[in-house]
Amino acid sequence: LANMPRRRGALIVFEGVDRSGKSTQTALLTQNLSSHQIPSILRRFPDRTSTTGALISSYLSSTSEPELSDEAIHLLFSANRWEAVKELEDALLNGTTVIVDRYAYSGVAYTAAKGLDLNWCKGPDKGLLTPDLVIYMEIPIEVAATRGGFGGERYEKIEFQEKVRGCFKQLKEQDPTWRVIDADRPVEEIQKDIVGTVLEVIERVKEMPIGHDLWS
Ligand code: FDM
Ligand code: MG
Repeated sequence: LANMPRRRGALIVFEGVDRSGKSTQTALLTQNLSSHQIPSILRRFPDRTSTTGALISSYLSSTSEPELSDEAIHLLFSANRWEAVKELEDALLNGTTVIVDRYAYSGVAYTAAKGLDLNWCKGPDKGLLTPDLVIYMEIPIEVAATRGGFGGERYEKIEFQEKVRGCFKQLKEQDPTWRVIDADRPVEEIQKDIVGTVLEVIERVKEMPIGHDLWS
């Protein structure tokens, strides 16, 4: 028994601009995995419940407060991920698939969209847990904006989202493991594609070691 390879879970990341359907699809995915008897948990970044998360949440909700610098808030978003590593890794080792709604790619895309150097932006997340799959929810900003409109948080503006989308595009070109999903389709149709891909990945990585080498 000691020599038996132990199944691990897969780390599945969802990325995309605001209102691309990440939250809907990640919630459906956990339900579908559960109906396939596959244990999973769903997490989102920023995790607004932690100490760094509270600072981030107040930064996002106020557009007029005396500001954290672009660099400082970038590092807080990264710290917010680093503080979750142990929990995520323990879950994966236990055989639980971890689904995350945004990850370091959002970290880079949203800060680089402000004009900061893309490679500098990657720095703080180097060595973070490596996703087994990145699902990128591709959608034109005009379409995303009509989905109930953007809210009042910082970044929820059409011009800024266009820049974020451009930065995601650059990251995608540097990373062949991204799976691009056409997110401008009916919810169930999108979910069907996602479930198929995710089941394949869970099966493929179950005996592989967990990667700790994002961007390194
Ligand atoms: N965001 C999210 C960042 O700017 N950097 C990050 O590292 C992450 C994870 O925070 F506008 C941005 C993206 C979005 C905002 O995210 C809040 P949610 O998904 O809307 O809560
Ligand atoms: Mg939002």
